[in-house]
Amino acid sequence: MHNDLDVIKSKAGEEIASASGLKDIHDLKVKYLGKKGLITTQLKTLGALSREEKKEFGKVLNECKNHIQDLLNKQEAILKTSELDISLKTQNIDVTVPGSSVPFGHLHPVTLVFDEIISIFLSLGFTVEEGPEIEEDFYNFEALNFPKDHPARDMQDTFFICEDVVLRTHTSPVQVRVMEKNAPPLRVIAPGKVYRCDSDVSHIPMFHQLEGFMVDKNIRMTDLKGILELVVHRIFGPNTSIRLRPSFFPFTEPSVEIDISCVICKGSGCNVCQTTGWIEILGAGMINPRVYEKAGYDPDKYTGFAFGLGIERVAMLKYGINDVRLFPENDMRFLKQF
Ligand code: 2NL
Repeated sequence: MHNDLDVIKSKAGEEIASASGLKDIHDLKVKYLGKKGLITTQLKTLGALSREEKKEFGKVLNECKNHIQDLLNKQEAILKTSELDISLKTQNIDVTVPGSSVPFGHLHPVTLVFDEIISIFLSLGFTVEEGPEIEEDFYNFEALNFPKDHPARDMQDTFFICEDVVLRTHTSPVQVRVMEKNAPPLRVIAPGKVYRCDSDVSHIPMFHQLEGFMVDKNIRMTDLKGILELVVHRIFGPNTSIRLRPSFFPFTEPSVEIDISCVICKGSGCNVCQTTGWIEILGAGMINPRVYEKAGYDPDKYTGFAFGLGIERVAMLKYGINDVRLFPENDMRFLKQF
């Protein structure tokens, strides 16, 4: 038996020394120490031996097993190092090659104009409020003095979710919600998406609006005019003139539309201003006392003005764009120009 072991041991020594790769080491581990390996098979013969023989042969067998394990570990370590050496030498990585460039994106023109106008109002002490785009009929119409079956509702081309729920047609409901929760004085703007069932060169079914209002004691029409003139000057430049024309909105009384002198022809008449020299830019007015009643304010104590403007419209004038449908189209040739 000892002879058998000596043969196994010296054969293992030779084979391990001549192993040339990690695969060989794995195969030799299986051959000698695996479940059906040569050493394991010897271990199984122990059961049939006497106590004395078992003790003596067991010891030798164990030494032999440890010896082979030791040789395998050493050779494995040598081969691992040399395989790493080879791969470092053959797989050259040039860390000085420039990386492939990732194209930068930028903000959408609607976002650019939004950010510019919002920062003007922030500098005047207004705060920004947001609200749901899916809105209750009460906040979108009822509280803004559009009674049910009132023809003024037809001005808005509403998308209905169900009888009492709509996609908001303006951001005024945000302001009603603010009034409901806060007492005057208030200076608030409500920027956001609004929805109307309409589509042509100057209408898209989802567009962006910024509305705002200011409520306090003794707010007058001159405050409306002064503040909105200042905002227009900041957006379109200090040489832009404004004019106020009487108009109608259910939620303001009196109501006005504000025109600016044409940014293209400076007032002399062109196709953008339809030869009038003026371009409509804002709707505004003194808040209707009926809106205060719905919000729980005392209309004898407080007054205020409100206004609304379309963001796409401002962006079209600023950048000279003649089709509003370009904004949601996501054509890179268009978007790359901003
Ligand atoms: C337009 C007209 C306007 C308002 C919006 C408003 C909001 C409340 C109360 C009263 Cl909570 N008014 N908003 C007022 C006048 C005009 O927008 O032509 N927008 C593009």
